[in-house]
Amino acid sequence: ALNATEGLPVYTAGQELAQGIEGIFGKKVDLDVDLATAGAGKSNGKGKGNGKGKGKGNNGHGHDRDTTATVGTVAAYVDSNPGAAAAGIPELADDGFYLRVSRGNVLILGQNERGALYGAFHYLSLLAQGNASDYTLASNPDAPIRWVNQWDNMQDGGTHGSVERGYGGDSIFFWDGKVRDDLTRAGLYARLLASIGVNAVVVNNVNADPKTLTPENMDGLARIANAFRPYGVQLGVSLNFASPQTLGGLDSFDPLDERVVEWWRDITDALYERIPDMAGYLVKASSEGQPGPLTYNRTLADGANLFARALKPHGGRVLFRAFVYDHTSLDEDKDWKADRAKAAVEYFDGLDGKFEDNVVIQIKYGPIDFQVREPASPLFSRLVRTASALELQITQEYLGQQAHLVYLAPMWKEILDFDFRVDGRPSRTADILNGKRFGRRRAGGYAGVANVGTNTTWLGSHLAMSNLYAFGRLAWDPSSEPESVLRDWIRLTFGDDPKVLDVITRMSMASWPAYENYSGNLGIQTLTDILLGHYGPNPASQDGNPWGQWTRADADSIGMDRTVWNGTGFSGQYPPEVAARFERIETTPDELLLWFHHVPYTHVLKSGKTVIQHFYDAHYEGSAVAQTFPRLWETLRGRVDDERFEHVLFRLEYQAGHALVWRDSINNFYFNKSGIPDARGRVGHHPYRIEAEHMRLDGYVPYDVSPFEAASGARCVV
Ligand code: BDP
Repeated sequence: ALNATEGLPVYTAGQELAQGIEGIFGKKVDLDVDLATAGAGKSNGKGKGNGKGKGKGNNGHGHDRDTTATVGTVAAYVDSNPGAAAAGIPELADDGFYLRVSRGNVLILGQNERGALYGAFHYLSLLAQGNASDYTLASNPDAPIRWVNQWDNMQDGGTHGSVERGYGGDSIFFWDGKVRDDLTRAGLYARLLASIGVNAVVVNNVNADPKTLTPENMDGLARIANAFRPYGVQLGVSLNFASPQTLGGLDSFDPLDERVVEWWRDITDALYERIPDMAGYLVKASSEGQPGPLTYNRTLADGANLFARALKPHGGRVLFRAFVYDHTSLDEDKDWKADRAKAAVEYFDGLDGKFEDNVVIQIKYGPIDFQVREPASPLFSRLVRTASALELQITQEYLGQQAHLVYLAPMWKEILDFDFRVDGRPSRTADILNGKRFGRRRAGGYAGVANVGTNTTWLGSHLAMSNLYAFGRLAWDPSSEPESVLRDWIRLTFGDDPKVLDVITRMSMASWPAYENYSGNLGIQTLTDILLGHYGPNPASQDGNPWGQWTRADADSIGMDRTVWNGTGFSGQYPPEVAARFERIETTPDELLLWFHHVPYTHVLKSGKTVIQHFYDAHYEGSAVAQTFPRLWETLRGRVDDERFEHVLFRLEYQAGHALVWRDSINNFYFNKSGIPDARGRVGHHPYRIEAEHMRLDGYVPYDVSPFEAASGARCVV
């Protein structure tokens, strides 16, 4: 019996349940689903009216017998089952759920409709992993904000809707400057996200196009929101700060100008008229050439509050990004103390407490920009009265762009567990985000830059989807263990073959350390080409421009001195205990040494190796691990369907090769700079190698490679 309004999450929950059970057991089951929901409207045609039904069916617990499945909200359930039935249901948080499986009868209750849907998905995920026992559980999200960000462009020069830093095809939302007519994929995306507890999607690029807000496009956004709604996913919009001028025709976008305030109020009202449950806004302002409040000498709080006040009557939030820096004023040649890592804390200095309470500051995990290993951003520890959200990058912009397998959850976990020791007390990032550590009324949460596209794999690679899955799981419960999350994902994606489980687990768990080892270690960062695609190796490009990591490598020494006593002063942005640890070489962990300190290549690490020898060895070790991936994967031939098998194999073979390019590029570069030979005689010597340009070439011509270190002899063939 489907007793709920079609299009709302509880209705979806009932459908997913029926469909999921059928999918898992490969046969149609005659299962009645009673949808307990407050104010349930029309009943679906195939239902048996509004009564609670009992049916005969195999509910997946092995026996044919009378069973019922009930899914709904706690309130509606208690309403229709006064007394005993409600006993034992614990207090739930927003979006939380309660699940009781007893002798085949299933009760799934959400604190709200969305929670009921999450409960249904959770039940199905346990069933799919073979759990057919009786159990009772309650689960609540750790934080209310569990959003993904899409950096989708409405238009890309020509007719495309591309995705900035997206590696899975074109935008599923936009085409030719408009919202697509066919939003089937948007609905499927919402379904995917609901199954991992994500409750909102910001659909357009943070480098936002003012045209997003034309009446026609607002109508289009409403259609996207309609596609999301059955899955309890809300829509968010990125704004371009200058829109009142560029789109609205005003002569200013000053956040304190009354006409500007009114313009945003009108736009916000117009959006909510179309999308009454809109999540809110995401704003990138005064950063990387984007307009913002600093243009008018206003503060970032003035900028954020402009939107917060427009949103407040509608219950929306503004996620205001902390990724603020002025690339035009950063000149390391002129200013030794200039340091992009310091920018966020400096710009937000003195603003804590000045934000409206529906402002959430969205902070990238590290102080620079999604690198392979950064210390947690000190800004988390400094916003005591303002809610904050952790921004993670699911799309692997700097981490191999989905052509490399890099399972990111272990890295995220280090950030979540980082203890800032504010006032000398435990202060983990996760406990700051959920509002507990500072006793905030309003909690923040999580934002993951996902950037899925039209590709059938969503992200461009099958294995990369473990990252999207892990994002949802960690945002729901940051105490989850990355490896057990991964194993759940593998079972749900590839089935329960223990060999498949073992191989994908081993490869994935080894992948982040391997990538770090072959792409840039000791905190020096992923040494990608910084001015082009952020992909292949080009260590020289990291210095001498405002966007880079600034390795400050010369003939004798390397690393960014960020100490207070002698460097840029960044380490002083942490609370005293942590600052003191990073201030001294002796107490800085090796893995972040060159992030905080400038040392000779001959400096001896805690491991007993010199910095330069560590570089050489780590690049060999990391690339050797990547060499094992295709061989490991080969052992799964016949155990994974051919299509996915070949797709993954192709990428792993490519990664194995590209890891060698990384290894030799970085090692050659530092060998060339330092002149210090590799103690094991590998770097610079490749006696076994036959150079492509020395072979007889049929249809290929030799080509000079820049940067030189990316090819032996600086030559390749094309
Ligand atoms: C950088 C990306 C750029 C984004 C920017 C951001 O390369 O595409 O616009 O971050 O997060 O890492 O705003």
